[in-house]
Amino acid sequence: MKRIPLIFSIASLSMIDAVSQEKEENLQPNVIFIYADDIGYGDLSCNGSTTISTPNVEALAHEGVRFTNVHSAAATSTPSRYAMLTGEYAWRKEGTGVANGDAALIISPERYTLADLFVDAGYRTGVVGKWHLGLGSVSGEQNWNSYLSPNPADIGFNYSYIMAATGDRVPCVFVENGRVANYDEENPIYVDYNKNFEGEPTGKDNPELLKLSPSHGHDFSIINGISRIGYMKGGGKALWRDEDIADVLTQKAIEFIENHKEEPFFLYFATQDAHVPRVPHSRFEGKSGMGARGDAIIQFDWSVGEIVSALKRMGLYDNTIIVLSSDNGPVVDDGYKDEAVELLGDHKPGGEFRGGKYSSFEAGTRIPCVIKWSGKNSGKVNNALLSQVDWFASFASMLEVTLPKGAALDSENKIDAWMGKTNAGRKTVVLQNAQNVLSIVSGKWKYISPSQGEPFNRWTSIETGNNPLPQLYNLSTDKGETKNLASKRKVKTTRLAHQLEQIRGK
Ligand code: NG6
Ligand code: CA
Repeated sequence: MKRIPLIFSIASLSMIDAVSQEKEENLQPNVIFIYADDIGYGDLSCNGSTTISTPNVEALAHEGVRFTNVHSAAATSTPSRYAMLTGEYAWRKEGTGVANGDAALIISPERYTLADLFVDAGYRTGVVGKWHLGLGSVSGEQNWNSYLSPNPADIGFNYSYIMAATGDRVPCVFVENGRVANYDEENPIYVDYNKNFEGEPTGKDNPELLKLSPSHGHDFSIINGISRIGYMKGGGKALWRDEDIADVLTQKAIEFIENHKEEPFFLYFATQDAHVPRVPHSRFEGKSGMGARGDAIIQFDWSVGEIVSALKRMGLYDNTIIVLSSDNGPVVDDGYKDEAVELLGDHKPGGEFRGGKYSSFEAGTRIPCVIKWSGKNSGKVNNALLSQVDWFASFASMLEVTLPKGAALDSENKIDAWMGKTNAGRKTVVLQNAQNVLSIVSGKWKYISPSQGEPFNRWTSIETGNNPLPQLYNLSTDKGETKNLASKRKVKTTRLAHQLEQIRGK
């Protein structure tokens, strides 16, 4: 509590107390990150899409700020999440590529994380949903039938209810505070990413058992009639039903809010939608007219609406900041025959941007972003160049937490932009595609490093942006990155290449 000079009377003292208490409350708004999976800029109606309707996100955008130039740190999930939670670009650390379900925890417990920051600011912290940052200390050595350590609790999350990796990777169970949820004693769980367990069917050998068939990869163990990446055995009643994932995660998120409504909380709610396998609940079936992918986006919007209603019901809405975004750009066919391609019609998941998930082109990382903080920034559109890596330093500034030396080195404090007060963002941002090829955006210019990687993603035929020649685009006149100006603007190209090298060597 703050010290009050003794000359104040008892009456004014209690008044000051009330005022300072109110101030304190406003300084500690609840914070919820709603982090979608593979939802692109063009997948939400608030960003101008007329081929899909996402009214709950639209309502948030009306009440908050809608961002047009926010980037995830990478074009795939694990590195984006790593960067968001550590404030460090993932390409600085080996082993931060797309993680399997038996990966060890990628963020070391010694590390100061975004969750630690909220804990230091006096918040209760929780993560619900897709984790994809590993569990345990040695890859492949986890005992899924016992306490998994380290887990999110060791990097700052007081509560966790997570999917270890992705919907399409085993083990297909939820893990609550380090233990498999609904654990079934009679069906112990075994996981192996190299070889199958004797007698267990696979998508490859037993396609007759599948209700959803792979279009590429995803032909290992079969769970709930869907073959995945990796082998697993057992699980019994702990196994998830894909149709219920959104319901379960949304419910757990609301429970976390309910349990902490009396204290400031930070909730990282990471949805499985619209990642593959896309098996939305039957009540969303056919709702988008675009098949399972569109229906999964509608289901995502439903989850957003449920969180908002719960906050309103509990009287917490006005004092809660909601940050809504996605981990990387969109992909249509990402490995299952779910008719996403056939039924896409005129819908443009990446909006006007080129590429998609996995790509160095803008659609890879230029993702939807909406931030709502009631009454403070309604209805604005913000064009500042920003990265999700900046949430760390920005919230540290808002919460007046001094970061320990060496923490969140790539994160910049842009709280005024996130709150819609200014259009001034970063000077530069570094982006990473699925092959770890780096690009740099500096003002209107974008430079993509030359690389020998494949020009098209092998599985999805998305343009990766890989090119043996350097690429330079003017994003202000050429949002679609159609004209490579590198050979015309040699000085600019060299300067950006140099700047990228400097940041890389920082
Ligand atoms: C790829 C998978 C894809 C998806 C991706 C990770 C194949 C052929 N493709 O390797 O389906 O799981 O990894 O997506 O297996 S992410 O959004 O979690 O980064
Ligand atoms: Ca993703």
